[in-house]
Amino acid sequence: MNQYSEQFRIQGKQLSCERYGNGHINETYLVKTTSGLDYILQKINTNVFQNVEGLMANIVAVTEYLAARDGDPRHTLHVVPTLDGKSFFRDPEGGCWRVYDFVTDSICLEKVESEEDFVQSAIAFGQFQRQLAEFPAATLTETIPHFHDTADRVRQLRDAIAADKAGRLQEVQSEIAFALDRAEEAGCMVRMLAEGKLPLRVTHNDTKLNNVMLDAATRKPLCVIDLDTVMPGLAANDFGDSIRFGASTAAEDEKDLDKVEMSLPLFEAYARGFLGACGESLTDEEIRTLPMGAKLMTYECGIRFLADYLNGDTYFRTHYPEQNLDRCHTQFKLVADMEKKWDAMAAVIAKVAGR
Ligand code: ADP
Ligand code: GN1
Ligand code: MG
Repeated sequence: MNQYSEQFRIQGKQLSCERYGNGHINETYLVKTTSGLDYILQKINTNVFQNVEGLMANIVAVTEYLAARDGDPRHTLHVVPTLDGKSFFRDPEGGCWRVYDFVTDSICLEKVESEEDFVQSAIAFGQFQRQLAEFPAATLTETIPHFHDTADRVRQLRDAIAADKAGRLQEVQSEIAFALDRAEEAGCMVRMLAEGKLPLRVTHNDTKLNNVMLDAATRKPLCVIDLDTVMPGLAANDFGDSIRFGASTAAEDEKDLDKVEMSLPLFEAYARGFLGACGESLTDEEIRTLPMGAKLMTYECGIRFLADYLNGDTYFRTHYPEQNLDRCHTQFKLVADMEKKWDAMAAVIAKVAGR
């Protein structure tokens, strides 16, 4: 059992430290202590995040900004400092660790249990974006440059195809064809941004359902977590990444693709919560691009899983050898389903936005 929690200003002594949660990136542990307070201890994935100082400075700045505007401790993630007042601890092997207060009496969902839960998660992410509308974006470090530059993700897929590091190229020809057939469209949102048609906002960039905490009793939003990718970005991408994960009728690695669909009722539920929480802050053009955000975030995630499969599973944590390929299949199935439901998705957005 690791004892790194004792390098931080936690209350009490560590009683247990067990692996926790289902994140694909960091190593997360639940720490129980003699004080009765629980903590989240995380080993930051330094393969993914090379600038840990910049990353933690972002998280401290954003959480202090949010906490100054809402004093309820369950409404903002709280970074526990190290004994010498730093935001993270470097172990003798160079591993980087951080501690958060555990968000008490909360639930974190891996799958939508009711439409209303999904509306509430949408409200959480919409409010998060609105609360950060005036945050000085230029002070944020870009923790992963080109994170949601979908055209650049296509380039990375082409690099993975050319290198074929894991010798898996032959078995994924149909997946590659599906991906490359849609390569042209990949750049459309980034192009609109460059042309000044879409505004750059401070966004979360990883709006999975399991990155939001709801109150266990009321099932209302408490706070947004997993702030590693809070950076300037596009509102439609935050909307879209939530649809990709939460509006799917199956798990991200479901093998039976007949079970995988993008649910229109869930799409509408999320749109209602998100647009309601963003209020008047979104432009007409941003609202029109919400369906494209859903499609591109799903496509992008699919090609990221495919590229990682080709590279030998070095980015996303996997629990079995073909898991990244299974994840790629669900994402591409969702993209195909969105293409079928395209007009209906646009109609839902127009109806909910009332514009
Ligand atoms: P990753 O980047 O690997 O996704 P997260 O920060 O999302 O890491 O944490 C993984 C999981 O740990 C979350 O989905 C959630 O279940 C749990 N978790 C993280 N932070 C907290 C917290 N402060 N309180 C309660 N649970 C948390
Ligand atoms: C990762 O960290 P986690 O599990 O919340 C990834 C997201 C992907 C997601 C796919 C920093 O999210 O971009 O959409 O997996 N995070 C990073 O499930 O790459
Ligand atoms: Mg997460």
